[in-house]
Amino acid sequence: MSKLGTSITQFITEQQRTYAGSTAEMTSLLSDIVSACKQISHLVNRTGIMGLGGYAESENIQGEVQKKLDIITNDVMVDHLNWTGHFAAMASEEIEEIIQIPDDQPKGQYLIAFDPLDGSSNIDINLSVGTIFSILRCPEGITEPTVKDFMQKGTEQVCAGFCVYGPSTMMILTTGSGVNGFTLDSHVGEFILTHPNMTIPEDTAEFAINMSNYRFWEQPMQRYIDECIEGVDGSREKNFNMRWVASMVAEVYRVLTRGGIFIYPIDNKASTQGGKLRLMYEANPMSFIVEQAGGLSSTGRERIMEIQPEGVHQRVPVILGSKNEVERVISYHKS
Ligand code: AHM
Ligand code: MG
Repeated sequence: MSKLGTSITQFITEQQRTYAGSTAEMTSLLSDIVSACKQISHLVNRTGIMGLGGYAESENIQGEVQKKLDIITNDVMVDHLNWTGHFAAMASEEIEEIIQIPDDQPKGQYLIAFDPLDGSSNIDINLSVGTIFSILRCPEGITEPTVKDFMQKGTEQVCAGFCVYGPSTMMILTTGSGVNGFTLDSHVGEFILTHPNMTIPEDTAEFAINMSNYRFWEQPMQRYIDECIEGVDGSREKNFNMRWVASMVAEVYRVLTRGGIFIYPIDNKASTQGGKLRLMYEANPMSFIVEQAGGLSSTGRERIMEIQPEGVHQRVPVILGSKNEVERVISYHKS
């Protein structure tokens, strides 16, 4: 078993030897993602010095004005992954169509969906941002993947991870046998295992939600938050704390380290879109990680990883974290 201080390369290689189904190709593919994230970490760290802050002139498929770094980090991911021979196609938050592998490069057996810079509204205020990714198998016999080939439930993911560019840069990974956290040692240029076997406590007294949307939420969501706010004076008979970083990567990292519930519910501003967060490259990979750490992840009505995707940029409500709290929110939706 890998020990504290093991490098991510050694860790992934040892996992490959331990678990049936892990392949050398997966090991090499993860190394490519690690390289891309190191480069993004460097760029995020030097945003101010290199003049990379602020908005670009374009919008992404979500109709959101892109930050300069959204575009740059998307290019870093594509440039690091499109020649390696591991992927048959890619999907990115920043690009409307799926991204094909150039004709002069070999194609691999996997598909990747990623958000190159999650929480990018935080870039200019020097708060944590991150990269999220989800890896699926390319259906057998498919050499020219289309959107249809990406339409696999979250339960089909073979690997998911995210990187947080915060006070330190951290990579959180699951390949379906637990969750492990690595910290980038920038002196050596290597991610080091610092948080083995991360688990989420079943109970929590901390919630994360954008309270400014309260009046737009459905009744079960308002009920849950009302009860948290009533604290010891209400039916829960305990006080709750609240956090909202507006970076899913930072919120999920906090939930993984000390428990909590993170919620981006459906609200009647976003009901036609289905929610705010995107299924394929935000909700599904985070759900895989959270469930592997002993937590739960739901829309309130169904398990996120069992949703049949209908589009690469599909949005869903997200309620994830400490098991007992998520179960409570689900029960409020049922009643
Ligand atoms: P992004 O991928 O465009 O950065 O959007 C996703 C982010 C999440 O990281 C975060 O939880 C949420 O948007 C914050 O939204 P809001 O600004 O509405 O609070
Ligand atoms: Mg995002």
